[in-house]
Amino acid sequence: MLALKTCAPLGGSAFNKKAIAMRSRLATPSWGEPFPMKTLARITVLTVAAVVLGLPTASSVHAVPVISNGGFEAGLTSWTTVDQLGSEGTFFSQSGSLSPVSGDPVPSPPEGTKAAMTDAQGPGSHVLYQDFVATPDAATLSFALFIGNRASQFAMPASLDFSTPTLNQQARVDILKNTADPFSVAAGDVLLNLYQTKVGDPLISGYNTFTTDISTLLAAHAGETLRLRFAEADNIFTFQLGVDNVRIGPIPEPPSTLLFAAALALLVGFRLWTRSRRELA
Ligand SMILES: [Ca+2]
Repeated sequence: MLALKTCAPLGGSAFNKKAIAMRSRLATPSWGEPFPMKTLARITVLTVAAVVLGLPTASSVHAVPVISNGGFEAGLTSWTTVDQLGSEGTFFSQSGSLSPVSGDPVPSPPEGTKAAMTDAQGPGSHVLYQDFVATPDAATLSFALFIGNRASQFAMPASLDFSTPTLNQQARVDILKNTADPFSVAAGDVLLNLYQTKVGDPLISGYNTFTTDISTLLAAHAGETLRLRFAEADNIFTFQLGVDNVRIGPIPEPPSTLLFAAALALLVGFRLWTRSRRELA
């Protein structure tokens, strides 16, 4: 430590008194050369100011698309339900720990007291959707799903049509063009698949949350109205699809401005430090 090495015992010669006086002007950091107190204060003030100035930009967020009543606490308000012609059942507002029609045991809604859930006493295909306007922002879309497949298997033809001999026992979540048929799974209509049941999945699950970064999709379709669709088809046996806590949330911007401010403060501090060394020399 230079500051300690240059210090002589108290009460020494004029040279020692000068060294003591010099020491009183110096702070002694735990590394390297000492900083004069005045310079340290300047660096501290500049750093704090730069960081404070950088924070509003670093933590700023933009208005992302809004999903209304994403927790279904207002029932199915703001959502549209469509059932394929001839279907039994539909999407219901559900609360408690029993399914709306069959009375099968189901997990309670994970958010608030209500969820949306399909149930039926016969086969059918059911859609629940909400349109939103895409904005060019960094965002994630998340939702909680309950799968209650009371059959012994999943079956995933590339169709949501239950009224065919082909076995169909599946659920999926997509973002569609808002001009598409509500039951379409055509590649030209499905902009992004967010979830789909798979062979081998647990037949009955608790609520699981799925989160997808939709920033690229939003940027590519900024200004367009898109459709978030939850769909379930069953022609083997009862299938409950529970949905809750649907939301689009912002992704914080990288703190580039904060890093720039900190770098600027360090640069200014370094210049002040080198100037002070020249003055002391
Ligand atoms: Ca809820």
